[in-house]
Amino acid sequence: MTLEAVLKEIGPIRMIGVLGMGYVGIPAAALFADVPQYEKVYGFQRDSPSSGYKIAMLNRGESPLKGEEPGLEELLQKVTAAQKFACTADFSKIAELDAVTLSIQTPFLNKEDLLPDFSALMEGVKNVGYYLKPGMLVVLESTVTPGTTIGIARELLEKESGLTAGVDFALAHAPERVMVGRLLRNIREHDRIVGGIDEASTRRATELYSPVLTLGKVIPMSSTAAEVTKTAENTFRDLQIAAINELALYCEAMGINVYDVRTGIDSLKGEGITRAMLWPGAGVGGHCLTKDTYHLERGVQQLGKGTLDYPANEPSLYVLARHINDFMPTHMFRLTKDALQRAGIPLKGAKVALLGWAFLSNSDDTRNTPAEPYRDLLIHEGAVVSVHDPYVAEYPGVAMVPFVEEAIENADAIVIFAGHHQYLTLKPVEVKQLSAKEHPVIVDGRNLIDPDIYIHEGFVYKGIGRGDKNNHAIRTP
Ligand code: SAJ
Repeated sequence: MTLEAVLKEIGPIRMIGVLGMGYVGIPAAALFADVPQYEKVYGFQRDSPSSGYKIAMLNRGESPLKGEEPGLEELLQKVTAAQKFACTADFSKIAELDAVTLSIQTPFLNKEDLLPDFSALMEGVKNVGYYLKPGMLVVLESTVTPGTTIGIARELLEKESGLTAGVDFALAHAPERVMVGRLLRNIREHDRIVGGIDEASTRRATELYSPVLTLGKVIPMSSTAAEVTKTAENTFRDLQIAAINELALYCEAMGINVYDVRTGIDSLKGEGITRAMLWPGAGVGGHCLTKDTYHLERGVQQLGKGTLDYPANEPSLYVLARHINDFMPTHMFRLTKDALQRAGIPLKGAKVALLGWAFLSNSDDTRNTPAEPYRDLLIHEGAVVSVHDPYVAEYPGVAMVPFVEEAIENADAIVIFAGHHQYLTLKPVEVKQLSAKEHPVIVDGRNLIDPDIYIHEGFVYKGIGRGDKNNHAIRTP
């Protein structure tokens, strides 16, 4: 019997399971539960010491996610009250389901070798395999190395169940594209990449996701193409940022203003003309752009099996882009060191106010923040670093100061790392008074301030891409 026939016998999807009650799984489960033709959705969560508390919270219709998620709490209340959603640690309920999705995180094992830790995801896959029944659909939503769905995930499911993917059960990859703060909207409105290991799996996964989409539409493809789409969409964003970061370094070396050049290039308009100019900055953080390039690289190495024509044994364009973006905190360190030298202040013992610890402007997200390697470089050279961030109260091993004035007080250098709105309101005269220095240093990593008004007050200014200002005459007001 073909998979198509098995699925026909099962009939339309009614019972759904979501493994991984995190910022991807929770909104996904709530949205599935809100679809009239879906009878019941189970959210599976291990009753572990660190996250078992989510089970009771979710069953009360409360969201365990921090930060504002418009509409999520109301939706959870609605679907739990209607008994269409329940959170459970009883994985045996998987045996009752028609479709199961896995949204389990795949972080790096460690920053050095950039290898992903698939252990939690594969434990989830094993659980599904153990209870797998003919006619079920299994969908991986986690970001994985291309080749994972058709490779280790399929093998593990088949080994645990004794069933055959593409014959007895359907298997697909449908990568999540959500951003915290707009989880429900992203799932409903973004187009959904749906990649089955075969046509029947793609069709079954399309059936699962279509009722959830409002503005978005399903874009069907193979599971490996879906894995490449997800990792490459972030690789390309990282590449665009690296392109403008490299140009910023060129402009500094040539003594010109990168923002003049950016405006000039961006002015090129017309049918099909685009230059996708993003913004140079102090570095690239987060959990998407810092790792997805390496997922893509591993995918082509493993799946390409030596047939990749270029590059053969040297870093790819995309890995070079990662290296440029990862260099930016070092560049910020060099700008700080050069400016202190100009101000006649030794780096050793200098007090540096580091403004902005989050990896993203006006966010509390600190994952892989570029501010951390910058701070490490300063501390290694004997500087004293005072860190402030209006959205981040604490971070392991870093003493955050609660008020920006406290960070700036008696500082030899003030360094802007994240473009938080609060820093737009800094007043040069006040900053200088607080620093109690004749020529304090100001380094702008996010093009937040107007160099001229700080130079006018006697600051020694440096800015990313500001080759036109970085060697200005030091003014004594
Ligand atoms: N950054 C720059 N210059 C830019 C844009 C960003 O230096 O022009 C830096 C940011 O400061 C930050 C890092 O890059 O440190 C990442 O910024 P981001 O805006 O890409 O934010 P992320 O990492 O949250 O990226 C997510 C991704 N979305 C998903 O994975 C679903 C990415 O694909 C989206 O394009 C991005 O959000 C977005 O556009 O919102």
